[in-house]
Amino acid sequence: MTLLTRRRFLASSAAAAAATAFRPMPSQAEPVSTRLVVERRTIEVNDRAASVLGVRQPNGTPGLVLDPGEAFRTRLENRLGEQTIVHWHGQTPPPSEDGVADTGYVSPLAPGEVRAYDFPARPGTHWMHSHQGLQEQLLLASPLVVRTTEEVRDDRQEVTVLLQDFSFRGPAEILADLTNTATDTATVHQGMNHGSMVMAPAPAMGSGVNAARIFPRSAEVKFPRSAAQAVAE
Ligand SMILES: [Cu+2]
Repeated sequence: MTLLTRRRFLASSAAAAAATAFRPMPSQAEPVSTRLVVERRTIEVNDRAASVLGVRQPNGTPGLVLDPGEAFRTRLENRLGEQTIVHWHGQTPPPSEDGVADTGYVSPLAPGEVRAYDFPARPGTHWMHSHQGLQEQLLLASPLVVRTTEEVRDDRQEVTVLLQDFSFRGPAEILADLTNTATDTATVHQGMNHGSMVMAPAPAMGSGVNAARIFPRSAEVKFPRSAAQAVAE
């Protein structure tokens, strides 16, 4: 154990003070980035609580809505106990900011990691979703809407609806059920002998997710109780 001498303490304090003094102060014009947090959340489906994943702002707003000309400037925080990465679907950033780790340009976010993104946003009604394992099937998805000048000028009330497939069964269990028929005895045998995970190719499950914006004519709008459209078992 090293004891900190008074002299060394003073020296390091002076260095810290100098570093503070020379650090440029953020100017008022410095753009603010929106925080997006990947975390576990609880939803209610058919009067039952379900633990799923999600990506939302600290105030609970799911995903992101940008105004015309606004840059996609966010800080993504991984509050899961596992790796994650979020694909900004419909956007065209450089590969390093695309949110897809499979391409090899970027690694997933480790637990606790915060990563910054900053690129020109592409207008349209899009969505963001995990590109890691079966997280998207655990509802790790949110709307990503970039409004156009025309839409703002129209001044209509917008309602964003995100439809997601849901089951009380875990996605891994469902996938195993779906792929069992395709797994022959030899594959299972090999997997057991070599102690390796045998991952059968995922069937065309489809994302089952569609983001849509509705422009109601009436001012009377009923918001859905939950974003999840339940398919009860
Ligand atoms: Cu995508």
